[in-house]
Amino acid sequence: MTDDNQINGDRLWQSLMEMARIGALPGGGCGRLALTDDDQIARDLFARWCEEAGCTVTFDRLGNMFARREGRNPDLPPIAIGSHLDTQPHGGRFDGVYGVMAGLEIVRSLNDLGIDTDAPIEIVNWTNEEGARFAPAMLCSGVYAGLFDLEFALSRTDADGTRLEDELTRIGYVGTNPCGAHEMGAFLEAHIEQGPVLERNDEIIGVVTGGQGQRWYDVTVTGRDAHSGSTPMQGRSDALIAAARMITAVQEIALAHGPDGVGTVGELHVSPNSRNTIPGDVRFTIDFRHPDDAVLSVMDTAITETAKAEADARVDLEMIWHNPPVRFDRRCVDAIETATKGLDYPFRRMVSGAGHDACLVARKVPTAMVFVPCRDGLSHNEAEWAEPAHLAAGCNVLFRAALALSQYSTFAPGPDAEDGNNKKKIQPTVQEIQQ
Ligand code: HGY
Ligand code: MN
Ligand code: MN
Repeated sequence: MTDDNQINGDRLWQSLMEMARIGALPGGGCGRLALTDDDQIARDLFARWCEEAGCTVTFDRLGNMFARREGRNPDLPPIAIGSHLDTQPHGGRFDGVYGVMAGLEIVRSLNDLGIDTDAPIEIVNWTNEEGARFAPAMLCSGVYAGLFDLEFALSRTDADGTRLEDELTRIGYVGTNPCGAHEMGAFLEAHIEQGPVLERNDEIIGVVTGGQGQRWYDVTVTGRDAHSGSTPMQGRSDALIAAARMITAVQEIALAHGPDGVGTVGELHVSPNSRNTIPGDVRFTIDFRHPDDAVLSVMDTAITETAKAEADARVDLEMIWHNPPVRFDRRCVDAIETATKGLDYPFRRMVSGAGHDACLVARKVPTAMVFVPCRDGLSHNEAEWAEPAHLAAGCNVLFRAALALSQYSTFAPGPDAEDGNNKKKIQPTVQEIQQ
């Protein structure tokens, strides 16, 4: 691919900013939780844009969306490019949506450049990646990859007890295709790094070789509601104090397995949540992560022992998700690196700290990711920011890698065609691109 055949960075930025208006928050970020009205609006807009770009849009039983641009050989499995449109409650404008818009920009650029790929190209929007409303995260790409079963996903409920299945029906995104049947030849995902490494090292591209492991827990602490004024301190069964000891232990266990180990308590619910009643029921979540699964097991044992040792209240620890570390497909990772070198962007190979749909899809389909920096490494925060030039760079890398993997042949109509059928070859062969 010659350098003047690049994606249109301004158009990519405009698409991102238009998507950011859906679920826009006063602080400049996005709150577009999975399967809410805003998610439906974003899905409908995405589908319209894909159809305007000549794609056929389908979605499976869990609303995972696939927008297909036909290739010269319909028998070849598509090269898929995508991520997720749902956000955290106080999310940013780039997490997930960048990977979906990068796929759309690549299709739009293929159209502009008159490039016919051999394999079809597909843009993917995975349902409920964040896991903020319906836990766990990457739920529907996980069903696609065979890691969760369909009923488990459909039955998940949000904090109000609303079922995922009912919300999917309500917004009209229950497809007839079974989840997991959709064939893909490879899956590529562009994402902001959501950490500080690239920015700190003045690099533009992360060639992502895999994702770290994670374990998610739901914790219920059961004490006894009692009067805050007349109940002596001795003999209380204060569920919040017991929870506080557990929460401190999460921090200590993560630090003890640093620098890679991380532990977070993101949700905390206190009942009856009254200032003059000793709390008898406290529920919270634990998110442990580490690149080494054996260390994750050690962290699991440590928090389990802490729960057992708690004497003032009963602590029930339920591990709802164990996602071991994953390595991406070497061929796909090499295609990303070759494309990056071809465009002469400063880069590093790295493992992802955050989870992504690619980390689950990789268990079924050859997969890789490309990262671009985000300011201060900040994400899951309304102040999330990425430079337009970096977003365009990551999309160009994806463009080249997708072409290389799609074994493309390309022609552009033009009056000075070299041969009789009014087409001229404007692109090197795949082998040339991979040199
Ligand atoms: O949890 C994660 O790492 C992702 O942002 N859902
Ligand atoms: Mn994401
Ligand atoms: Mn996220």
